[in-house]
Order: sequence, then C-alpha cells, then structure tokens
Amino acid sequence: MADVFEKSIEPASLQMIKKAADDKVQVVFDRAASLKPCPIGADGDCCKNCAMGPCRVPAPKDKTKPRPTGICGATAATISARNFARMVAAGAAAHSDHGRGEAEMFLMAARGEVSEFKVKDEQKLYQVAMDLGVEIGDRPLQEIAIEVGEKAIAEFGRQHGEGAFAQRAPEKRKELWRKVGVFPRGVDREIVETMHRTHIGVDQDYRHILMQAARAALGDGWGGSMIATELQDILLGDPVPLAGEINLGVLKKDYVNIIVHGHEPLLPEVLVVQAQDPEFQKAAEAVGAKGINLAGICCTANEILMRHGIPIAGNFLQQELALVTGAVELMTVDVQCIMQALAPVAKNYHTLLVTTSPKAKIDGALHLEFDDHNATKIAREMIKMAIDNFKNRKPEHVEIPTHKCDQVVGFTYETINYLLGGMFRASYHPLNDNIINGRIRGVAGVVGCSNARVTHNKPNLELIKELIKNDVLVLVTGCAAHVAGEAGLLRPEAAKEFAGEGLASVCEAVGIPPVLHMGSCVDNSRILMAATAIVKAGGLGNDISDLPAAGASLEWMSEKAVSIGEYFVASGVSTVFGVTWPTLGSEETTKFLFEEYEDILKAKWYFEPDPIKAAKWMIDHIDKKRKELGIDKARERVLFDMAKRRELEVA
Ligand code: SF4
Ligand code: MSK
Repeated sequence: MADVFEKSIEPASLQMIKKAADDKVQVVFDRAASLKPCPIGADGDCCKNCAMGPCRVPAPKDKTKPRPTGICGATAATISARNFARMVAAGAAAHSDHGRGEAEMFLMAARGEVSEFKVKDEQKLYQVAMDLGVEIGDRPLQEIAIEVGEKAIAEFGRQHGEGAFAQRAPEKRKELWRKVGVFPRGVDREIVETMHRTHIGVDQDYRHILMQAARAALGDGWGGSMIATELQDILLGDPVPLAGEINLGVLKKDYVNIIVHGHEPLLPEVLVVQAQDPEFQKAAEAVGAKGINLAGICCTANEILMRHGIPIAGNFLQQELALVTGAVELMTVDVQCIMQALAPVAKNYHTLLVTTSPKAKIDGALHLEFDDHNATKIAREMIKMAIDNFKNRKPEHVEIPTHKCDQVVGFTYETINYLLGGMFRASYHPLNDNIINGRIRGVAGVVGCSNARVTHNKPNLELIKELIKNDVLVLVTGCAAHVAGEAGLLRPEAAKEFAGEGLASVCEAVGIPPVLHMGSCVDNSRILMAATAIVKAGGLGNDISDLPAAGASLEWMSEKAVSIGEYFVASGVSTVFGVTWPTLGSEETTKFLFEEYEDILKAKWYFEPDPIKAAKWMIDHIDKKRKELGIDKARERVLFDMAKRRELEVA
C-alpha cells in the first residue's frame, strides 16, 4: 500500500486507483510508474527543430570537456530558450484559440444567429465596449454587442500597436512593457513570431528569445485568455458566489451520470438547461434511474460550477478514475487536458465517450460535432444516449466513493469588489487596508494542473495550507482549485480551521473562505485584473510588482501552465513552479529567467518542488515587498515542526 499512497493523498482517488487495479484497468498512475521521463528532454537539452537532429546537448560529466552544441551550432542556452518559448507559444495558443471560439459564438449571438445564447451581463458588455473603444451613447444594445464581437475577434490578429485589453494594466507596468519591448500585439501575431524565431537559424540569442516568450505570454493573459473570460461572462453571466460540491462522491448510484470534461463552456451550458427538461426526467425514470446527474472534470467543470453550482467530480488526474466508478453513462469532452487513455478505460466499463469539438477527435470515441448552430440538438442527443446507456451499467462494476466536500465558489475580481466593499461602495480599499494593517500578509495565486510525476494533490495542498496559516489570502484556478475544494478549504469555516488569526478575522467578518476559487485556466486573467484593482485602489505601490503577492503552480504539467506562469512574471508577479523545470540544463537560460528577468520585468521565476520550501520562498518574497512598501510590521512566519507537517499530510 505504500506504493499506492505515493500516488495520491486524496482518499476517493486512492479507492478508485485500487479498484482500477482490481478491475485490471490501467490508469495514468500505472503508466507514470512504468514510463520514466527522459532526463535530457526534461532539462530542455534536446532539440528536434530540424531533421539534422534531434540533437542532445547535456553538459558532459567530465567538466574538462567542451559542451556539445547542436549540429547547426545552437548552444544549450539557445536550445533550452527555444524549447521554453515554444511551450509558452503552445500554451498561449490553447487558451487563445478557446478565446477565439468564444468570440465567434459571441458575435453570432449578438447578431441573433443562435437561439441558445444572448447577452446576460449588460454592465460587463458596456465595460468591455469602453475597453475596445466602442461608442455606447444611446445606441441599441445589439449594435454595441455586434461591434464588441467584431473588435474582440480583430484583437486576436492585431498586427501593430498595443493590445486593447492590455491597456487595463497599471500605467507603470505599461510603461515598462513599452520600454523593454514586450507590449503585446495580437496573440496570433505573437505566437507566429515565436514559432518563427525558434525555427532553425533564426533567433539565436537566448535572452532575445526569452523576451519574445514574455511578449507572447502577455498576449495570452492580457489578450486571448482575457477575451475568453470577459466574453463568457457577458454571454453566460458573471459568476457570483454560490455553493457546490466536489469529488468523486458527487456521482450518484441511482442516477444517469453524465460528465462534461475539457475547457469550453458553451455546449455544457446548454446541457445544463436541457438536462432539466421534465421529458428527460421521465425517460430516466423509465429506465429505472431516479434522474440525471451532471458533473464536471477539469475546467469545463469550473465554468459550469461557477455559474450553476454543477458539482465537480475531480481534477485532471481523476478523469479516468471517474469512469472506474463504473457509474458514468456518458462522458463528453471538448479540448485540452483530455487523456487519450479515456477511450480504452471507457471500453472496460459501459461508458460512452463522446468528442464534440471540430478540433479534437479521439480514436475509439464517438464524435458528435458541435457546430455553433446545433448546441440544443447535440445536447439532447447526448442526454438521450446516456439515458439509453443506463441499462448497460453492470451493477457488479459500480463502486462510487462516498468522499465529497462542500465548497463556495465564484469569486471573480468583481465579486471580491462587492464582497469587500459592499454593493453600493464596491471597492478594493477594504482589501488593501487589511493588507496594509497586516491582517492579510499578502496574496498568492495558486494555479495549474495535477501531475502524475508527483503525489496527486499533495504539493498544492501543503502549499496552500502553509500560505493561509501564514495569513496569505490564496486565489485558486484550474485543477489547483479542486485540490483546495477536495480538502475543504473552499468553505467559509476553513478560515477558522486553517487560516492564521489575521486572515481568519477578515474572512470571518466578510463570510468568505481563505482560499477563493476564481475559475478555469483562462480565468487566470481574473487574477491579473484583481492585482490591477489592488494597485489602483492605492496604498500598495504603483505596479503589480510592488504588491506583496506571488504565484505558484506546484503540480503543473501543461504548456498552458507555462504560459500562465510567464504572463504572471511578465505582469510583475514572481512565480514558483514545482515538479520539474524545463530549462535546468542551461545555466544561462535559467539564470535569465530566475534572476535577470527581475532586473528587466521586476519579477522572476523560481523552481522548488518542496511545498513548504516553496511557501517559504513566497512568504519571504511577500515580506520583502511589505518591507519595500514600508508596511512591514514585525511578524514571525509560523514554522511547522515534523509533527505538524505529518498532520498536514494526513488532513
Ligand atoms: Fe540540431 Fe540545430 Fe536542427 Fe536543433 S535546429 S535539431 S540543434 S541541427
Ligand atoms: S484543466 S491545464 S490540467 S489546470 Fe484547465 Fe487542469 Fe492544468 Fe488542464
């Protein structure tokens, strides 16, 4: 069992890992154990950018020997910088192509070409219209929405000048971006330029490449991702705090279980509405079920949780485990973070796996394409298929863990505004005041994935607990949010149970948890907006880099996480990653990201897989910023002895 406990600290997952083994079904944890990562590739020392390679250039063990270069002469620094920049470009592309899909649907909805969606949040529409330079005056809402849609789509391909949404950043940050040449244009242009510059024989100065990586990432955070978040909010409604549940225990034995997985919220939104049709309720009863139970995995889950309270079945590493319960009639997937292994796992049970995006098919899955005009038809077809499939469930295969936890979610930067300042004097001043008076020591964004190379949920959970214990307010998104949710940290009561005295007093006064769930991967743009709002509220410096704030992703795995980390850093938030670091093979590249970035961008990267040490780095950074701001009251970091650490691990 020692081996099993290394796979996850989360009891429902452990139960399903054991069941998978009993059922002779291979899951991600088994594959990770049998396939070790290539150490040369992991350190960024391998280039396959042309057919003279792949060229492997690790430092020779014998230090007297010269370090090899690629056949073209590319140095290890150039190779690792190119690899890093390409990770950023791929991550930015994923977020931004998602954003483009939202923008296209937004425009169709504005034109009245689809019946399922229309403007839900008028106030946000006007705000975004102003950001895009769309005249409001007394024009009809539809006309404004159409122009917003057209201009938002045009932002992706902006060839020159400065991205419109990046203008929201604090003035000082924008001046810095202009000075160092990283103010992003359209994200499409930045990604294409990154790919061009990292092609054989183009940009061969690692510093120059890494500055372009920063620009491409900013095009994502303050462009593609922000457009996705803003337009989704206008179309689907700005999330507000609401209660939900999380973990595999949200699946119901007597119900037809449907799981939505991936990242795009449009089709799942329609699924939520259609699943409530009494006709389907009757059909479910007719096959012996009590009803239909909808749940989510990964970021689609975050999207429909934040807006409808639909429960979350789990994060990235729990996607196969949900099927191992034997109780899922249908899983629908769109894009990003969907394991191909779902297809063979589904075949071991009765689950129907359905792909819906025109961009993503999986061999062995059924493809029902969502084409913007058929959302209702597709949603109804899938619900019907799930109901019909209930009869194929094998009761002897069904085992649903009982573990689940309550959570309160839906903390956008706007809701934080209202919660702290009140509906009529919404403002970030109370938050700033509490940071200045030291009740809140600082703010941390803990984001990103889960990764089978480290114990599932453990690094992020230990990090988050350590931060809140030390009065750091934690903002979470993506799969890191699920870690907090599954451990009960997204309940308001968690403030009293886990947070330091100062943070707990603020959370209890306002009635919020010490860890605030801000949404999906693209919603990291909400963290940028929250940081900007704190700067603009005053008293904590003039730039995001002045704030007592830090970022972290201790279980990252996707290229999107690298793009997020890079735009955090380029926006002024120093950020620590765990698991592995993709440039460790090159001292020059790593030094540039870990040290020289700070001189240029006023923030830097750091690598630390140990969560307690990572928390210390973040808290030290926060304290350094407090000192620079002159708000450093003497306060001791709460130190954990081994007994306390063990307590954390079993909690
Ligand atoms: Fe090797 Fe240079 Fe080709 Fe990369 S680009 S594979 S280093 S020859
Ligand atoms: S889903 S990118 S595993 S956070 Fe957004 Fe989770 Fe990471 Fe995918």
